[in-house]
Amino acid sequence: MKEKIVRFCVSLPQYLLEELDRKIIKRGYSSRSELVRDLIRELMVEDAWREEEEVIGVLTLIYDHHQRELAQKMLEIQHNQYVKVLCSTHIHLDHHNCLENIVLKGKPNEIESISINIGGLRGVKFAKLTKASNV
Ligand code: NI
Repeated sequence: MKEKIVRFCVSLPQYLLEELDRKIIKRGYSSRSELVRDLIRELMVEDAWREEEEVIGVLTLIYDHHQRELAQKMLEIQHNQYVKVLCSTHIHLDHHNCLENIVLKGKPNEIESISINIGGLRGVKFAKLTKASNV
């Protein structure tokens, strides 16, 4: 189904328009419309996360797999919350480091708390939760 596209006029100070055009180039957008669409979608995701709806999050981790008991602790947290863990991908980055993406589904506060629990474990060097929503 093709969505109906509408046009609208926007008034803004000159400097903001110049900033908008710089962002378009910097981020590789093909048009102002494309950037504005993305900004609106971002706001929708933020609202979904604030309004306690069911949301999707992707927790990206880099950790040292030589850290004692880390992998075990990470798995325990995930198994305790298994309903909310949809899948995970593990990549061996190098001799020491692993990268893992864990896709989580649930209430925003549940996903945030799982992410904080795993991300806060000793040996985790990088943890970032990407908030998503099918809005
Ligand atoms: Ni690994």
